[in-house]
Amino acid sequence: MRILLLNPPAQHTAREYVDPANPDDHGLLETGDFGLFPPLGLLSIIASLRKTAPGHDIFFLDCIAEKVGHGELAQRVEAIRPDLVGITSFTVSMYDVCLAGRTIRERFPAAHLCLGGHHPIAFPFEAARLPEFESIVVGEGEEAFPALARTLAAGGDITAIPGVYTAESIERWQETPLEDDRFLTRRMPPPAYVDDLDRLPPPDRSVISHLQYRSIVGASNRLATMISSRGCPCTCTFCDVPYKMYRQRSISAIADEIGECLALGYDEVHFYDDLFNITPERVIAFSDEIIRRGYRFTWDFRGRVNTVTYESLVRAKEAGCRMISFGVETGSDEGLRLLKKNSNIAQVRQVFGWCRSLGILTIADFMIGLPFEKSVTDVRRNIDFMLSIDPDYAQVSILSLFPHTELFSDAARRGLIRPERWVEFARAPRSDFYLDHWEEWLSMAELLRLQKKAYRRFYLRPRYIWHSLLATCSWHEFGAKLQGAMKLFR
Ligand code: B12
Ligand code: SF4
Repeated sequence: MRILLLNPPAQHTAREYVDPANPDDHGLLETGDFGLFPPLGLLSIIASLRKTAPGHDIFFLDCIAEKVGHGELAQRVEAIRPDLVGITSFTVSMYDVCLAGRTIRERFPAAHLCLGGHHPIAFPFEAARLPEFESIVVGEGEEAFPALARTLAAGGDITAIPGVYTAESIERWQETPLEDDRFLTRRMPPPAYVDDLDRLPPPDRSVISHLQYRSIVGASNRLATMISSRGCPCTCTFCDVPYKMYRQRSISAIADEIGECLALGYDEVHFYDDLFNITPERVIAFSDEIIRRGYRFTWDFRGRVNTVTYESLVRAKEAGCRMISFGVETGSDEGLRLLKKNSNIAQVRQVFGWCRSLGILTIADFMIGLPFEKSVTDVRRNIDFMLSIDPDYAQVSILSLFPHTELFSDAARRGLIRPERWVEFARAPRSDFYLDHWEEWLSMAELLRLQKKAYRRFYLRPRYIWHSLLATCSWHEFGAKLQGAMKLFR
Protein backbone atom coordinates (compact mmCIF):
# COMPACT_ATOMS: atom_id res chain seq x y z
CA MET A 1 0.00 0.00 0.00
CA ARG A 2 0.97 3.61 -0.45
CA ILE A 3 0.61 5.28 2.95
CA LEU A 4 0.65 9.03 3.56
CA LEU A 5 1.09 10.58 7.00
CA LEU A 6 -0.16 14.15 6.82
CA ASN A 7 0.13 17.28 8.92
CA PRO A 8 -2.54 19.34 7.14
CA PRO A 9 -2.34 23.04 6.23
CA ALA A 10 -3.11 25.54 8.98
CA GLN A 11 -4.98 28.27 7.14
CA HIS A 12 -8.23 28.35 9.09
CA THR A 13 -7.19 27.56 12.67
CA ALA A 14 -9.83 28.57 15.24
CA ARG A 15 -9.69 32.10 16.52
CA GLU A 16 -8.26 32.81 19.92
CA TYR A 17 -11.04 35.32 20.68
CA VAL A 18 -13.59 37.69 19.27
CA ASP A 19 -12.84 41.22 20.39
CA PRO A 20 -16.05 43.23 20.03
CA ALA A 21 -14.06 46.46 20.33
CA ASN A 22 -11.93 45.51 17.35
CA PRO A 23 -13.72 43.00 15.09
CA ASP A 24 -10.83 42.73 12.62
CA ASP A 25 -8.47 41.51 15.31
CA HIS A 26 -9.46 37.93 16.13
CA GLY A 27 -6.17 36.50 17.33
CA LEU A 28 -5.93 33.62 14.88
CA LEU A 29 -3.97 30.85 16.61
CA GLU A 30 -0.90 30.75 14.45
CA THR A 31 1.39 27.78 14.87
CA GLY A 32 4.32 29.84 13.62
CA ASP A 33 4.02 32.30 16.50
CA PHE A 34 6.16 30.14 18.78
CA GLY A 35 8.33 28.67 16.08
CA LEU A 36 7.95 25.66 13.86
CA PHE A 37 7.97 22.22 15.43
CA PRO A 38 8.02 18.73 13.93
CA PRO A 39 4.82 16.71 14.38
CA LEU A 40 6.46 14.20 16.69
CA GLY A 41 3.44 11.90 16.85
CA LEU A 42 3.54 11.32 13.07
CA LEU A 43 7.30 10.72 13.08
CA SER A 44 6.87 8.18 15.85
CA ILE A 45 4.09 6.40 13.92
CA ILE A 46 6.27 6.28 10.78
CA ALA A 47 9.09 4.62 12.76
CA SER A 48 6.64 2.02 14.10
CA LEU A 49 5.15 1.45 10.64
CA ARG A 50 8.58 0.67 9.23
CA LYS A 51 9.23 -1.72 12.11
CA THR A 52 5.91 -3.53 12.48
CA ALA A 53 4.20 -3.19 9.08
CA PRO A 54 7.07 -3.37 6.59
CA GLY A 55 6.61 -3.59 2.85
CA HIS A 56 4.55 -0.45 2.34
CA ASP A 57 5.58 2.78 0.61
CA ILE A 58 5.52 5.51 3.23
CA PHE A 59 5.15 9.21 2.48
CA PHE A 60 5.20 12.16 4.87
CA LEU A 61 3.95 15.67 4.24
CA ASP A 62 4.11 18.48 6.78
CA CYS A 63 2.04 21.17 5.07
CA ILE A 64 2.84 23.69 7.81
CA ALA A 65 6.62 23.35 7.54
CA GLU A 66 6.52 23.16 3.73
CA LYS A 67 4.01 26.02 3.46
CA VAL A 68 1.64 23.88 1.42
CA GLY A 69 -1.88 25.38 1.25
CA HIS A 70 -5.07 23.51 0.38
CA GLY A 71 -4.66 24.23 -3.34
CA GLU A 72 -1.16 22.79 -3.52
CA LEU A 73 -2.12 19.88 -1.28
CA ALA A 74 -4.25 18.48 -4.13
CA GLN A 75 -1.22 18.40 -6.47
CA ARG A 76 1.05 16.90 -3.85
CA VAL A 77 -1.43 14.14 -3.05
CA GLU A 78 -1.97 13.42 -6.74
CA ALA A 79 1.74 12.69 -7.05
CA ILE A 80 1.62 10.34 -4.04
CA ARG A 81 -1.58 8.43 -5.01
CA PRO A 82 -2.20 7.15 -1.45
CA ASP A 83 -4.27 4.09 -0.49
CA LEU A 84 -4.20 4.93 3.20
CA VAL A 85 -3.90 8.43 4.71
CA GLY A 86 -3.31 9.16 8.39
CA ILE A 87 -4.07 12.77 9.31
CA THR A 88 -3.08 14.37 12.59
CA SER A 89 -5.23 16.97 14.33
CA PHE A 90 -5.74 19.52 17.07
CA THR A 91 -9.34 20.43 17.91
CA VAL A 92 -8.64 24.02 16.87
CA SER A 93 -7.35 22.85 13.48
CA MET A 94 -10.39 20.70 12.58
CA TYR A 95 -11.73 22.93 9.82
CA ASP A 96 -8.41 22.57 7.94
CA VAL A 97 -8.26 18.85 8.74
CA CYS A 98 -11.71 18.21 7.21
CA LEU A 99 -10.91 20.40 4.21
CA ALA A 100 -7.76 18.35 3.60
CA GLY A 101 -9.79 15.15 4.00
CA ARG A 102 -12.28 16.32 1.35
CA THR A 103 -9.48 17.32 -1.03
CA ILE A 104 -7.98 13.84 -0.82
CA ARG A 105 -11.37 12.11 -1.00
CA GLU A 106 -12.27 13.97 -4.23
CA ARG A 107 -9.10 12.75 -5.96
CA PHE A 108 -8.91 9.28 -4.43
CA PRO A 109 -12.41 8.09 -3.53
CA ALA A 110 -11.14 4.59 -2.68
CA ALA A 111 -8.43 5.74 -0.24
CA HIS A 112 -8.94 4.95 3.45
CA LEU A 113 -8.72 8.14 5.52
CA CYS A 114 -7.89 7.76 9.20
CA LEU A 115 -8.07 10.67 11.66
CA GLY A 116 -5.70 10.62 14.63
CA GLY A 117 -4.17 13.06 17.09
CA HIS A 118 -5.59 15.25 19.79
CA HIS A 119 -9.07 15.87 18.42
CA PRO A 120 -10.34 12.27 18.43
CA ILE A 121 -9.01 11.97 21.98
CA ALA A 122 -11.03 15.04 23.01
CA PHE A 123 -14.16 14.35 20.92
CA PRO A 124 -14.12 10.66 19.92
CA PHE A 125 -17.82 10.26 19.15
CA GLU A 126 -18.13 13.38 17.06
CA ALA A 127 -14.83 12.63 15.27
CA ALA A 128 -15.84 9.07 14.36
CA ARG A 129 -19.01 10.37 12.68
CA LEU A 130 -17.28 12.94 10.48
CA PRO A 131 -18.06 11.97 6.88
CA GLU A 132 -14.50 12.78 5.72
CA PHE A 133 -12.92 9.77 7.46
CA GLU A 134 -13.37 6.01 7.35
CA SER A 135 -11.83 5.50 10.78
CA ILE A 136 -10.34 7.30 13.75
CA VAL A 137 -7.68 6.31 16.26
CA VAL A 138 -8.42 7.35 19.83
CA GLY A 139 -5.12 7.54 21.71
CA GLU A 140 -1.63 6.59 20.64
CA GLY A 141 -1.02 5.57 17.06
CA GLU A 142 2.23 3.58 17.14
CA GLU A 143 0.51 0.21 17.52
CA ALA A 144 -2.97 1.05 16.23
CA PHE A 145 -1.97 2.61 12.88
CA PRO A 146 0.42 -0.16 11.73
CA ALA A 147 -2.27 -2.66 12.78
CA LEU A 148 -4.73 -0.69 10.62
CA ALA A 149 -2.34 -0.85 7.65
CA ARG A 150 -1.77 -4.60 8.09
CA THR A 151 -5.48 -5.30 8.50
CA LEU A 152 -6.53 -3.20 5.50
CA ALA A 153 -3.87 -4.89 3.36
CA ALA A 154 -5.15 -8.31 4.44
CA GLY A 155 -8.82 -7.33 4.09
CA GLY A 156 -9.56 -7.96 7.80
CA ASP A 157 -11.85 -6.33 10.37
CA ILE A 158 -10.35 -3.02 11.46
CA THR A 159 -12.80 -2.56 14.33
CA ALA A 160 -11.09 -5.37 16.23
CA ILE A 161 -7.97 -3.19 16.60
CA PRO A 162 -7.72 -1.52 20.04
CA GLY A 163 -8.27 2.24 19.72
CA VAL A 164 -9.56 2.12 16.11
CA TYR A 165 -13.19 3.13 15.63
CA THR A 166 -15.59 3.70 12.76
CA ALA A 167 -18.87 5.63 12.89
CA GLU A 168 -20.68 2.32 13.48
CA SER A 169 -18.27 0.58 15.83
CA ILE A 170 -18.07 3.49 18.27
CA GLU A 171 -21.84 3.32 18.88
CA ARG A 172 -21.61 0.45 21.33
CA TRP A 173 -19.56 2.58 23.70
CA GLN A 174 -22.78 4.24 24.74
CA GLU A 175 -22.16 7.90 24.53
CA THR A 176 -23.63 9.88 27.42
CA PRO A 177 -26.37 11.98 25.87
CA LEU A 178 -25.44 15.64 25.78
CA GLU A 179 -28.33 16.52 28.15
CA ASP A 180 -26.62 14.43 30.84
CA ASP A 181 -23.16 15.71 30.10
CA ARG A 182 -23.68 19.36 29.47
CA PHE A 183 -20.32 20.27 30.90
CA LEU A 184 -18.29 17.91 28.74
CA THR A 185 -16.63 15.79 31.34
CA ARG A 186 -14.59 13.03 29.75
CA ARG A 187 -16.50 10.52 27.62
CA MET A 188 -14.18 8.08 25.97
CA PRO A 189 -14.23 4.66 24.38
CA PRO A 190 -11.18 2.52 25.30
CA PRO A 191 -8.14 4.28 23.82
CA ALA A 192 -4.95 2.83 22.33
CA TYR A 193 -2.16 3.08 24.88
CA VAL A 194 1.44 1.95 24.61
CA ASP A 195 2.24 0.46 28.03
CA ASP A 196 5.97 0.15 27.58
CA LEU A 197 7.33 3.22 25.78
CA ASP A 198 10.80 1.63 25.53
CA ARG A 199 9.37 -0.85 23.03
CA LEU A 200 8.88 1.96 20.53
CA PRO A 201 11.57 2.84 18.01
CA PRO A 202 12.67 6.50 18.13
CA PRO A 203 10.72 8.90 15.85
CA ASP A 204 11.84 8.66 12.22
CA ARG A 205 13.63 11.97 11.69
CA SER A 206 14.91 10.98 8.25
CA VAL A 207 11.63 12.21 6.71
CA ILE A 208 12.22 15.74 7.99
CA SER A 209 15.91 16.04 7.10
CA HIS A 210 15.05 18.55 4.33
CA LEU A 211 13.01 20.77 6.66
CA GLN A 212 14.11 23.33 9.17
CA TYR A 213 12.22 23.61 12.42
CA ARG A 214 12.88 26.36 14.94
CA SER A 215 11.77 27.81 18.25
CA ILE A 216 11.63 31.51 19.00
CA VAL A 217 13.34 30.80 22.31
CA GLY A 218 15.81 28.28 20.89
CA ALA A 219 19.58 28.75 20.70
CA SER A 220 20.30 27.00 17.41
CA ASN A 221 18.65 26.09 14.14
CA ARG A 222 19.40 22.36 14.59
CA LEU A 223 16.60 21.69 17.01
CA ALA A 224 15.14 18.26 17.83
CA THR A 225 12.01 17.77 19.92
CA MET A 226 11.68 14.74 22.13
CA ILE A 227 9.40 13.07 24.67
CA SER A 228 10.83 11.35 27.76
CA SER A 229 7.48 10.50 29.33
CA ARG A 230 3.81 10.63 28.41
CA GLY A 231 0.87 11.82 30.43
CA CYS A 232 0.67 13.72 33.67
CA PRO A 233 -0.73 12.57 37.00
CA CYS A 234 -1.54 16.14 38.17
CA THR A 235 -5.00 17.69 38.11
CA CYS A 236 -4.57 21.41 37.38
CA THR A 237 -8.06 22.81 36.86
CA PHE A 238 -7.38 24.48 33.49
CA CYS A 239 -5.53 21.66 31.75
CA ASP A 240 -6.70 18.76 29.62
CA VAL A 241 -3.71 16.46 29.48
CA PRO A 242 -4.45 13.89 26.82
CA TYR A 243 -3.10 10.98 28.84
CA LYS A 244 -3.71 10.78 32.56
CA MET A 245 -1.83 7.49 32.66
CA TYR A 246 1.73 8.65 33.27
CA ARG A 247 4.47 6.52 31.70
CA GLN A 248 8.22 7.05 31.57
CA ARG A 249 10.84 5.95 29.12
CA SER A 250 14.00 4.52 30.62
CA ILE A 251 16.92 6.92 30.96
CA SER A 252 19.06 4.73 28.68
CA ALA A 253 16.42 4.77 25.90
CA ILE A 254 16.21 8.58 26.05
CA ALA A 255 19.99 8.90 26.03
CA ASP A 256 20.20 6.50 23.05
CA GLU A 257 17.76 8.70 21.12
CA ILE A 258 19.81 11.76 22.00
CA GLY A 259 22.90 9.97 20.69
CA GLU A 260 21.09 9.36 17.39
CA CYS A 261 20.06 13.01 17.18
CA LEU A 262 23.62 14.20 17.79
CA ALA A 263 24.82 11.87 15.04
CA LEU A 264 22.23 13.46 12.72
CA GLY A 265 23.69 16.91 13.48
CA TYR A 266 21.15 18.20 16.00
CA ASP A 267 22.70 20.18 18.84
CA GLU A 268 19.65 21.23 20.82
CA VAL A 269 16.79 19.18 22.28
CA HIS A 270 13.45 20.47 23.50
CA PHE A 271 11.61 18.03 25.75
CA TYR A 272 7.89 18.18 25.10
CA ASP A 273 6.78 16.14 28.09
CA ASP A 274 3.81 17.56 29.89
CA LEU A 275 5.87 17.20 33.04
CA PHE A 276 9.56 16.43 32.55
CA ASN A 277 10.71 16.89 36.15
CA ILE A 278 8.26 14.51 37.80
CA THR A 279 10.88 13.94 40.53
CA PRO A 280 14.29 15.54 41.17
CA GLU A 281 15.82 12.04 41.23
CA ARG A 282 14.79 11.41 37.63
CA VAL A 283 16.32 14.71 36.48
CA ILE A 284 19.54 13.82 38.30
CA ALA A 285 19.64 10.30 36.84
CA PHE A 286 19.11 11.70 33.33
CA SER A 287 21.76 14.39 33.77
CA ASP A 288 24.28 11.90 35.16
CA GLU A 289 23.73 9.64 32.14
CA ILE A 290 24.31 12.53 29.72
CA ILE A 291 27.50 13.50 31.56
CA ARG A 292 28.65 9.85 31.69
CA ARG A 293 28.20 9.50 27.93
CA GLY A 294 30.01 12.78 27.29
CA TYR A 295 27.18 14.15 25.11
CA ARG A 296 27.51 17.84 24.35
CA PHE A 297 24.29 19.63 23.46
CA THR A 298 21.85 22.05 25.05
CA TRP A 299 18.41 21.04 26.22
CA ASP A 300 15.35 22.46 27.85
CA PHE A 301 12.13 21.22 29.31
CA ARG A 302 8.71 22.21 30.62
CA GLY A 303 8.19 21.59 34.31
CA ARG A 304 6.81 22.42 37.73
CA VAL A 305 8.53 24.27 40.57
CA ASN A 306 7.40 21.98 43.38
CA THR A 307 9.54 19.06 42.24
CA VAL A 308 12.75 21.06 41.82
CA THR A 309 15.71 20.76 44.18
CA TYR A 310 18.89 22.80 44.03
CA GLU A 311 20.93 19.66 43.43
CA SER A 312 18.77 18.61 40.46
CA LEU A 313 19.35 22.03 38.88
CA VAL A 314 23.10 21.88 39.46
CA ARG A 315 23.35 18.49 37.73
CA ALA A 316 21.01 19.53 34.92
CA LYS A 317 23.16 22.59 34.27
CA GLU A 318 26.31 20.44 34.20
CA ALA A 319 24.61 18.19 31.64
CA GLY A 320 23.81 21.11 29.30
CA CYS A 321 20.36 22.25 30.44
CA ARG A 322 19.97 25.72 28.95
CA MET A 323 16.44 26.70 29.82
CA ILE A 324 13.38 25.62 31.79
CA SER A 325 9.85 26.70 31.12
CA PHE A 326 7.85 26.77 34.35
CA GLY A 327 4.07 26.87 34.40
CA VAL A 328 3.84 29.39 37.24
CA GLU A 329 0.36 30.54 36.14
CA THR A 330 -0.42 33.09 38.86
CA GLY A 331 1.15 35.13 41.63
CA SER A 332 -0.67 34.30 44.86
CA ASP A 333 -0.87 31.24 47.08
CA GLU A 334 -4.66 31.40 47.07
CA GLY A 335 -4.70 31.49 43.24
CA LEU A 336 -2.29 28.55 43.01
CA ARG A 337 -4.47 26.62 45.45
CA LEU A 338 -7.59 27.31 43.39
CA LEU A 339 -5.82 26.16 40.22
CA LYS A 340 -4.71 23.01 42.10
CA LYS A 341 -1.09 23.66 41.11
CA ASN A 342 0.22 22.12 44.32
CA SER A 343 2.91 24.80 44.55
CA ASN A 344 3.34 28.11 46.34
CA ILE A 345 4.91 31.45 45.56
CA ALA A 346 7.81 30.90 47.99
CA GLN A 347 8.80 27.86 45.91
CA VAL A 348 8.46 29.88 42.72
CA ARG A 349 10.75 32.63 44.05
CA GLN A 350 13.29 30.12 45.31
CA VAL A 351 13.45 28.12 42.08
CA PHE A 352 13.74 31.19 39.83
CA GLY A 353 16.50 32.47 42.14
CA TRP A 354 18.36 29.15 41.93
CA CYS A 355 18.11 29.09 38.14
CA ARG A 356 19.43 32.65 37.89
CA SER A 357 22.38 31.87 40.18
CA LEU A 358 23.23 28.78 38.12
CA GLY A 359 22.83 30.48 34.74
CA ILE A 360 19.82 28.41 33.62
CA LEU A 361 17.45 30.55 31.55
CA THR A 362 13.83 30.61 32.64
CA ILE A 363 10.50 31.08 30.94
CA ALA A 364 7.68 32.00 33.28
CA ASP A 365 4.27 31.01 31.92
CA PHE A 366 1.52 33.12 33.43
CA MET A 367 -2.19 33.37 32.77
CA ILE A 368 -4.59 36.25 33.21
CA GLY A 369 -8.38 36.24 33.04
CA LEU A 370 -8.52 33.67 35.81
CA PRO A 371 -11.82 33.15 37.66
CA PHE A 372 -10.43 34.74 40.83
CA GLU A 373 -9.01 37.84 39.10
CA LYS A 374 -11.98 40.09 39.68
CA SER A 375 -10.44 43.47 38.89
CA VAL A 376 -7.66 45.23 37.02
CA THR A 377 -5.83 45.46 40.35
CA ASP A 378 -5.89 41.66 40.75
CA VAL A 379 -4.35 41.23 37.30
CA ARG A 380 -1.76 43.89 38.03
CA ARG A 381 -0.74 42.09 41.25
CA ASN A 382 -0.26 38.90 39.27
CA ILE A 383 1.99 40.70 36.76
CA ASP A 384 3.86 42.50 39.59
CA PHE A 385 4.76 39.07 40.91
CA MET A 386 5.91 37.95 37.47
CA LEU A 387 8.25 40.93 37.25
CA SER A 388 9.54 40.34 40.77
CA ILE A 389 10.80 36.82 39.98
CA ASP A 390 12.75 38.24 37.01
CA PRO A 391 12.54 35.41 34.46
CA ASP A 392 14.44 35.59 31.17
CA TYR A 393 11.25 35.27 29.13
CA ALA A 394 7.65 35.66 30.15
CA GLN A 395 4.55 34.37 28.48
CA VAL A 396 1.26 35.92 29.52
CA SER A 397 -1.70 34.00 28.10
CA ILE A 398 -5.34 34.82 28.51
CA LEU A 399 -6.89 31.71 30.04
CA SER A 400 -8.68 29.67 27.35
CA LEU A 401 -11.29 27.27 28.59
CA PHE A 402 -10.86 23.85 27.05
CA PRO A 403 -13.49 21.09 27.29
CA HIS A 404 -12.84 18.32 29.80
CA THR A 405 -11.23 20.71 32.26
CA GLU A 406 -12.59 21.68 35.66
CA LEU A 407 -12.65 25.39 34.81
CA PHE A 408 -14.59 24.72 31.60
CA SER A 409 -17.25 22.87 33.62
CA ASP A 410 -17.32 25.65 36.25
CA ALA A 411 -17.80 28.29 33.56
CA ALA A 412 -20.57 26.24 31.95
CA ARG A 413 -22.32 25.72 35.27
CA ARG A 414 -22.28 29.46 35.91
CA GLY A 415 -23.68 30.11 32.45
CA LEU A 416 -20.56 31.99 31.31
CA ILE A 417 -20.05 29.82 28.23
CA ARG A 418 -22.15 27.57 26.03
CA PRO A 419 -20.48 24.12 25.95
CA GLU A 420 -22.81 22.97 23.16
CA ARG A 421 -20.84 25.29 20.87
CA TRP A 422 -17.87 22.89 21.08
CA VAL A 423 -20.00 19.86 20.30
CA GLU A 424 -21.56 21.66 17.35
CA PHE A 425 -18.07 22.53 16.13
CA ALA A 426 -16.81 18.98 16.63
CA ARG A 427 -19.79 17.66 14.61
CA ALA A 428 -19.34 20.12 11.76
CA PRO A 429 -16.11 22.16 12.05
CA ARG A 430 -16.40 25.80 10.91
CA SER A 431 -13.75 28.35 10.09
CA ASP A 432 -15.20 31.04 12.39
CA PHE A 433 -14.95 29.04 15.61
CA TYR A 434 -13.36 30.84 18.57
CA LEU A 435 -12.17 29.76 22.02
CA ASP A 436 -13.94 30.44 25.31
CA HIS A 437 -12.61 32.64 28.10
CA TRP A 438 -13.67 33.54 31.64
CA GLU A 439 -15.29 36.93 31.06
CA GLU A 440 -17.30 37.19 34.24
CA TRP A 441 -15.22 40.02 35.69
CA LEU A 442 -13.14 41.43 32.85
CA SER A 443 -14.17 41.60 29.21
CA MET A 444 -12.04 40.19 26.41
CA ALA A 445 -11.21 43.72 25.25
CA GLU A 446 -10.00 44.59 28.75
CA LEU A 447 -8.00 41.35 29.06
CA LEU A 448 -6.31 42.00 25.73
CA ARG A 449 -5.38 45.49 26.89
CA LEU A 450 -3.97 44.08 30.14
CA GLN A 451 -2.05 41.37 28.28
CA LYS A 452 -0.40 43.92 26.00
CA LYS A 453 0.40 46.09 28.99
CA ALA A 454 1.93 43.12 30.82
CA TYR A 455 4.18 42.32 27.84
CA ARG A 456 5.28 45.92 27.53
CA ARG A 457 5.98 46.17 31.25
CA PHE A 458 8.10 43.04 31.04
CA TYR A 459 9.96 43.27 27.75
CA LEU A 460 10.40 47.02 27.40
CA ARG A 461 12.31 47.58 30.63
CA PRO A 462 15.62 49.22 29.60
CA ARG A 463 17.50 46.96 32.04
CA TYR A 464 15.86 43.89 30.52
CA ILE A 465 16.69 44.94 26.94
CA TRP A 466 20.29 45.66 27.85
CA HIS A 467 20.79 42.39 29.74
CA SER A 468 19.11 40.35 26.97
CA LEU A 469 21.37 41.80 24.34
CA LEU A 470 24.46 41.09 26.44
CA ALA A 471 23.29 37.53 27.02
CA THR A 472 22.54 36.82 23.35
CA CYS A 473 24.99 34.13 22.29
CA SER A 474 24.29 33.68 18.58
CA TRP A 475 22.86 35.38 15.51
CA HIS A 476 20.06 32.83 15.61
CA GLU A 477 19.16 33.87 19.15
CA PHE A 478 19.44 37.55 18.25
CA GLY A 479 17.11 37.03 15.27
CA ALA A 480 14.61 35.18 17.45
CA LYS A 481 14.60 37.95 20.03
CA LEU A 482 14.16 40.57 17.33
CA GLN A 483 11.25 38.60 15.88
CA GLY A 484 9.65 38.45 19.35
CA ALA A 485 10.12 42.17 19.81
CA MET A 486 8.53 42.92 16.41
CA LYS A 487 5.48 40.83 17.33
CA LEU A 488 5.21 42.73 20.58
CA PHE A 489 5.23 46.10 18.87
CA ARG A 490 2.64 44.95 16.33
C1 B12 B 1 4.25 20.44 21.15
C2 B12 B 1 2.85 20.95 21.36
C3 B12 B 1 2.45 22.05 20.61
C4 B12 B 1 3.27 22.67 19.50
C5 B12 B 1 2.90 21.94 18.18
C6 B12 B 1 4.01 21.09 17.66
C7 B12 B 1 3.58 20.02 16.71
N1 B12 B 1 3.90 20.22 15.46
O1 B12 B 1 2.98 19.03 17.10
C8 B12 B 1 2.75 24.13 19.48
C9 B12 B 1 3.54 24.99 20.44
C10 B12 B 1 2.73 24.80 18.11
C11 B12 B 1 1.35 23.92 20.07
C12 B12 B 1 0.34 24.83 19.90
C13 B12 B 1 -0.93 24.64 20.40
N2 B12 B 1 -1.33 23.66 21.21
CO1 B12 B 1 -0.20 22.24 21.77
N3 B12 B 1 0.79 20.77 22.52
C14 B12 B 1 1.99 20.34 22.30
C15 B12 B 1 2.31 19.18 23.26
C16 B12 B 1 3.01 19.76 24.48
C17 B12 B 1 3.15 18.01 22.77
C18 B12 B 1 2.67 17.36 21.47
C19 B12 B 1 3.57 16.20 21.15
O2 B12 B 1 4.47 16.32 20.36
N4 B12 B 1 3.35 15.05 21.83
C20 B12 B 1 4.17 13.87 21.65
C21 B12 B 1 3.64 12.95 20.55
C22 B12 B 1 4.45 11.67 20.49
O3 B12 B 1 2.33 12.62 20.93
P1 B12 B 1 1.06 13.14 20.16
O4 B12 B 1 1.29 14.39 19.45
O5 B12 B 1 -0.06 13.09 21.14
O6 B12 B 1 0.81 12.01 19.05
C23 B12 B 1 0.31 10.76 19.43
C24 B12 B 1 -1.23 10.65 19.38
O7 B12 B 1 -1.89 11.89 19.46
C25 B12 B 1 -1.50 9.93 18.11
N5 B12 B 1 -1.55 10.67 16.85
C26 B12 B 1 -1.15 11.90 16.54
N6 B12 B 1 -1.33 12.14 15.23
C27 B12 B 1 -1.86 11.04 14.70
C28 B12 B 1 -2.23 10.73 13.39
C29 B12 B 1 -2.75 9.47 13.12
C30 B12 B 1 -3.15 9.13 11.74
C31 B12 B 1 -2.90 8.50 14.16
C32 B12 B 1 -3.45 7.18 13.88
C33 B12 B 1 -2.53 8.83 15.47
C34 B12 B 1 -2.01 10.08 15.72
O8 B12 B 1 -0.39 9.06 18.02
C35 B12 B 1 0.78 9.78 18.38
C36 B12 B 1 1.82 8.84 18.88
O9 B12 B 1 1.41 8.20 20.05
C37 B12 B 1 0.85 18.70 23.60
C38 B12 B 1 0.68 18.04 24.94
C39 B12 B 1 1.04 16.56 24.85
N7 B12 B 1 1.74 16.09 25.80
O10 B12 B 1 0.72 15.85 23.90
C40 B12 B 1 0.04 20.00 23.48
C41 B12 B 1 -1.38 19.92 22.97
C42 B12 B 1 -1.42 19.00 21.80
N8 B12 B 1 -1.69 21.33 22.51
C43 B12 B 1 -2.85 21.68 22.74
C44 B12 B 1 -3.34 22.98 22.42
C45 B12 B 1 -4.73 23.31 22.95
C46 B12 B 1 -2.58 23.88 21.67
C47 B12 B 1 -3.01 25.29 21.23
C48 B12 B 1 -4.47 25.42 20.80
C49 B12 B 1 -2.67 26.22 22.41
C50 B12 B 1 -3.09 27.65 22.23
N9 B12 B 1 -4.09 28.09 22.98
O11 B12 B 1 -2.51 28.34 21.43
C51 B12 B 1 -2.04 25.58 20.08
C52 B12 B 1 -2.68 25.24 18.71
C53 B12 B 1 -1.74 25.25 17.58
C54 B12 B 1 -2.42 25.32 16.25
N10 B12 B 1 -2.41 26.46 15.62
O12 B12 B 1 -2.98 24.37 15.76
C55 B12 B 1 -3.68 20.60 23.36
C56 B12 B 1 -4.57 19.91 22.30
C57 B12 B 1 -5.99 19.67 22.74
C58 B12 B 1 -6.86 19.33 21.55
N11 B12 B 1 -7.98 18.72 21.85
O13 B12 B 1 -6.58 19.62 20.42
C59 B12 B 1 -2.57 19.67 23.98
C60 B12 B 1 -2.97 18.20 24.10
C61 B12 B 1 -2.18 20.29 25.35
C62 B12 B 1 -3.26 20.15 26.41
N12 B12 B 1 -2.99 19.44 27.47
O14 B12 B 1 -4.32 20.72 26.33
N13 B12 B 1 1.29 22.75 20.77
S1 SF4 C 1 -0.73 21.97 33.68
FE1 SF4 C 1 1.09 20.65 33.55
S2 SF4 C 1 1.26 19.78 35.62
FE2 SF4 C 1 -0.84 20.58 35.45
S3 SF4 C 1 -2.08 18.80 34.76
FE3 SF4 C 1 -1.44 19.95 32.92
S4 SF4 C 1 0.42 18.95 32.23
FE4 SF4 C 1 0.09 18.30 34.35
